[in-house]
Amino acid sequence: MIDTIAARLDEAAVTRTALAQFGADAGLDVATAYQVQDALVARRVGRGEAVVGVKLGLTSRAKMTQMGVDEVIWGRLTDAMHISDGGTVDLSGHIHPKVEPEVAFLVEGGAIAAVAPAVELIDSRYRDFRFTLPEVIADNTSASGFVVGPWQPVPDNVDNLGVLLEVDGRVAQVGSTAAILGDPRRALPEAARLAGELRDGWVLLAGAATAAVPLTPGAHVRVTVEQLGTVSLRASA
Ligand code: OOG
Ligand code: MG
Repeated sequence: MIDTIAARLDEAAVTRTALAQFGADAGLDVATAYQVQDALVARRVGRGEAVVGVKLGLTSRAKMTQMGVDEVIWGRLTDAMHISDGGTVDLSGHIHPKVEPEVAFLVEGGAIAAVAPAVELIDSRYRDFRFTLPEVIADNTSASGFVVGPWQPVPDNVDNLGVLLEVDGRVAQVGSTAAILGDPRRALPEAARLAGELRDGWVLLAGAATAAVPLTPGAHVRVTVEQLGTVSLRASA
């Protein structure tokens, strides 16, 4: 059952075809869903991808409300998901991508070594971006891409910084880093608790500070976090 669901989610991602939700009959609970995620990520690793970090999801009220799911979840980031700052993402590689403003941490020696503004690209493999908690966990928490801005030392306070998501120069979302677990630095112990070992050099995405917005053809997306600066990406036409 675990392998079958992982294979279907993997195929949905590879062929960019949204899946129907598995429904109650699949008997997917949270523990089984993480086993599906393990199997799904193992398939990516089997194709040569490397795990380069972890992401937390649903760490803000805005995201919990938008997705109708209210528990912190985690997923894996691979090198194939990395998009360089200012880079262009090929929309044909996605089903119905959305972008959300995040804070990224660099992990060294089990601690936070640096911080950066970030954009996460999420792309649910389920039709209409609708899922239950176990279903989104199985789907590697909709992970699809991430862009990290310039790394810098962590300022004394990062628990109440303004967050701005702009699309084509227009404000799409505004928020505060306070929305992320009350203080985004809490992402480190939270990720360690959920994911276990965090390796040196890994990126940790603390979770979106606002709701996500659809990424449309040709859009230019810019995220600014007060004191941390700016990160951007462009969508292919
Ligand atoms: C699930 C992933 C949530 C976040 O930052 O809250 C997430 C989804 O919204 O599809 O990445
Ligand atoms: Mg996210």
